[in-house]
Amino acid sequence: AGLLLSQSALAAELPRLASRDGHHALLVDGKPFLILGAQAHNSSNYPGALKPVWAAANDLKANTVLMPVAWEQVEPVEGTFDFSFVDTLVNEARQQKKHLVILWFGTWKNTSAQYTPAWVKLDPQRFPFNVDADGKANYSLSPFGAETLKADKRAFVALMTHLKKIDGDKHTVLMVQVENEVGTYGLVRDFGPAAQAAFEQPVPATVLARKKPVAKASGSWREVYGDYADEYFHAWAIARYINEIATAGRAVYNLPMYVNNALRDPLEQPPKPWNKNFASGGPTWDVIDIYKAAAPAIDIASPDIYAPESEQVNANLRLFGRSDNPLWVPEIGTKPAYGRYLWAMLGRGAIGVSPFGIDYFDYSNHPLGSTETDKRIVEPFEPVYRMFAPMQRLWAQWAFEGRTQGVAEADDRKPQQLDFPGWTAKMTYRLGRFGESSWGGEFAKPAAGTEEPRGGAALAQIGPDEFVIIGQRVRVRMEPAEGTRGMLLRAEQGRFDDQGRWVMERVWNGDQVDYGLNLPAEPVMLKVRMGRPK
Ligand code: N0T
Repeated sequence: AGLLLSQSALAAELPRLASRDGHHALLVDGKPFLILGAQAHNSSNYPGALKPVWAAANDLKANTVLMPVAWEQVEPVEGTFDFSFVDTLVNEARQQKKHLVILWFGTWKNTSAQYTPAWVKLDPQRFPFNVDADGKANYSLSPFGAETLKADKRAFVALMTHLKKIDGDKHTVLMVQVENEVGTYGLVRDFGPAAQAAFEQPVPATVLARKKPVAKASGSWREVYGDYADEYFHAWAIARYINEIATAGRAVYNLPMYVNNALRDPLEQPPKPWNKNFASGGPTWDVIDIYKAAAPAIDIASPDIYAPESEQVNANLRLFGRSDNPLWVPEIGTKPAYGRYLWAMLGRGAIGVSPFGIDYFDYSNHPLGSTETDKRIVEPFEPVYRMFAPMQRLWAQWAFEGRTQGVAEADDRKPQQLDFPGWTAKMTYRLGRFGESSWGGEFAKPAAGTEEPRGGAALAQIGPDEFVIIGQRVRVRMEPAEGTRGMLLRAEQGRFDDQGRWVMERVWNGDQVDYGLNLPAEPVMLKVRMGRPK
């Protein structure tokens, strides 16, 4: 009876994030869950648009759909709410056996006011825009608009109240994104009277405790942060605004909440003061600490990945995956080059990933994403989802325990390695079946199908000498870390079923292991046991 009771207690628990020793998990019904996401296009949030959304998500083998819910859509007339789309969405998601992440397109969508209701757009006296130093109005709403905040918050609370009512016991909806890619392009901060007065106030102690001063230890924003003051202040102002909305929403229905970011260049180190080169005030990696200080109701600052270079992607994964910030990638472009990064993300213990624009709508966001709008857009990602989908709970549990790592083939195609306690995994790319043989001729040529960098692997150390290796277009060799001898004892190809049981298909030996473990273009999963001769 005790077991039954605790099982149903777990099932009743709301989705929540958990962190332990720098590792993270999204707990759904009490157990780690890996989001294999599919984000719909911006204009797919209407009942009549949903059919191809499910078709694309199913082709991708996604377990979760990320879908906008827009302020203009739920409150077209002030104070009158219409959640009929949300009802349809949640019902259809259940029929399709999909979870949902809801994206709240409110005050800011890609920094602009485009998703606010007309009654907001048309009343700038009541809902003020940012203004520049000359008092000229900018396109982006001010985080000092007290009425804007009040109105957005009321709509968001109505949404969360509705979600609680229709989903509080079912947990179809896992998380909520509050606003979308906030910040301001072309203007560093609001210079309106309320903003200016706040700018001259002392930097709050909560911010000082998190974000190291660059000049004076305390004082006004300018005194403390010098040339960075305007951007940091804008980040603080927006984070505080979002925090108030998220706090009110969580008070009625406490789901995990996150913000997403249109990135600044992660390779600009140290980051220079803002120079019109990204949206000022957004949760860029250099101000995550300010968001943590000003927006404790937001669990995660997450990167939207639209720069395909491997150095860029790796830097972003490092900068956003922190012990106080779970790695979660709510958007990644659909170009084929991006597919391989899922191995790195899931290996690094991300709580989930989601390519953007997965719904076969006749619109392509090329050059950010693929030129295609049909089934070809899911092809770079489906092979990865295919491997993780049946075992997603198990993988999420291993990630939470810190057992997993992953890599994507770099643009320079060079070998890589991953260090585990006692063992090192060495990854090489482009090699033929017979490896680094000196036989020359055909043997020396790169393997067919490796013209572009498309390889990657995710590994989990499931015992001291035992690994699960999943990947494609990569050769993996396990070596003992400290110079002792290591032997491959057994490499089983197989899969985990949805109960987490290993199902062996065959044992790899001979040609299949003599030159390293060659993972082909179609991904495979291996369970590998290593040993050390006495
Ligand atoms: C994204 C998407 C959608 C290296 C663009 C990306 C989505 C939003 N914005 O299709 O609008 O709602 O979050 C901005 C990318 C900045 C350019 C990066 C160049």
